[in-house]
Amino acid sequence: MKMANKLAVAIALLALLGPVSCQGLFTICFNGWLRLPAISLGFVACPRGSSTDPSTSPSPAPPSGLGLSYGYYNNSSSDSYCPQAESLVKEAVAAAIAKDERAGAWLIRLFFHDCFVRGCDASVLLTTTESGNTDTEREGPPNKNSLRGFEVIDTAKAKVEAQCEGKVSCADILAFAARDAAYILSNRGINIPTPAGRRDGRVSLASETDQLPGPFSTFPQLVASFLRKGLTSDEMVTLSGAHTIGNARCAFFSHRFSSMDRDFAAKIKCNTNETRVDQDYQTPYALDNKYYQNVLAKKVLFDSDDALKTVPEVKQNAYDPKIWETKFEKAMENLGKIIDVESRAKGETRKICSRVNGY
Ligand code: HEM
Ligand SMILES: *[C@@H]1O[C@H](CO)[C@@H](O)[C@H](O)[C@H]1NC(C)=O
Ligand SMILES: *[C@@H]1O[C@H](CO)[C@@H](O)[C@H](O)[C@H]1NC(C)=O
Ligand SMILES: CC(=O)N[C@H]1CO[C@H](CO)[C@@H](O)[C@@H]1O
Repeated sequence: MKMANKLAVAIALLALLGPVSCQGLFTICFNGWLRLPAISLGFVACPRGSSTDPSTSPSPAPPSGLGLSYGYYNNSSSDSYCPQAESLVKEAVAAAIAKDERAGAWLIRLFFHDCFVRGCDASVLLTTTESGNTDTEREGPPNKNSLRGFEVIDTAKAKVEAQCEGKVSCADILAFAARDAAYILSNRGINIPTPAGRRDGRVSLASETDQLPGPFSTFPQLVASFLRKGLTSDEMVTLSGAHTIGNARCAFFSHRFSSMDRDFAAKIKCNTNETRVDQDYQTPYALDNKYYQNVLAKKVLFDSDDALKTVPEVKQNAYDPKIWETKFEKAMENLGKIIDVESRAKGETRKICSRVNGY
């Protein structure tokens, strides 16, 4: 592509992602989210040892699950006793999906984006105006104008508060909601074991969303971003199967139609960079193993999806739905065990999920 065109694409993406990416460009590495002429502009190629340099990524211990236990709200001798908690969330999620099928995908992605930044502490739910933070995670390039499903969590939280005031954290409600959404969308094939006991954090920073992998990430970058959270390369491949549901904006893939299956690409209608396209063209609301078949058939949207095509597990997942479902349950459970020690220590049980207490 000519330099001028690259710049045009870059500028269009910056406009799409919002001002945070510009403001943070010199200090923050959003390169999986920006398709830029990196070297020539001098700010996207991250320096060695920076958070997106895969060659220096550590392989830390698996997620700790610190403070979590199964049936946490069923323990009648604990202060957090609220035996209705999980069923109330389940009802709210079922109602939301019955009303709008897209809600399942929203909740599963919301949970991923929560756990990847400061652990599963509901930091992704805080708004800037209700938390005293400068710019919360919701304003970060991966989340802004993209994350949805906040109202579903608010509804579930209100129902739970009405029964057990101040007992159930927003972070746990989000984890239960993702579990319930996965169960419904998989036609009861996927039931994620979900220990609870998470606390809600008081800090949320847009800049930290650069820890989330982006659609332009390379395979080593994808692996590194998951390793940094204690998740393995295979878990990265397994969790990417969530791209069998939901949709994505054209800005993230309209540069690569020529790398896709010809018929698949021909059917995609991108009127603007904001147009949303289903990720799985066949069963966009079914949480199944079609994603892996799509990867092999070059019928996926992102560079980051296409980057998985040579991984042996992709073939296995494509052929055997049961193997993938079991691995997905385990990997999602692990994702939910990412706990940031500092965030937890300073945490609380929020009254309202978008707001820190006392604000
Ligand atoms: C492996 C690296 C990943 C990358 C690079 C990535 C990137 C993206 C991008 C760019 C979108 C479209 C956002 C938009 O256009 O507004 C998206 C959508 C989505 N992602 Fe991922 N994602 C990754 C992993 C995951 C994981 C681990 C999950 C969940 C377990 C997940 C679940 C989803 C879902 C459900 C959607 C659709 C959301 C909706 O319909 O609103 N993704 N992802
Ligand atoms: C909690 O207890 C209720 C009522 O005994 C039961 O139906 C439910 O399955 C339990 N939930 C968990 C997560 O243990
Ligand atoms: C129940 O809660 C009590 C009080 O917090 C705690 O000591 C006990 O270990 C808990 N039991 C289980 C099974 O988690
Ligand atoms: C589909 C669409 O409108 N794509 C546009 C995205 O932005 C770039 C840069 O302005 C345009 O060249 C594309 O046509």
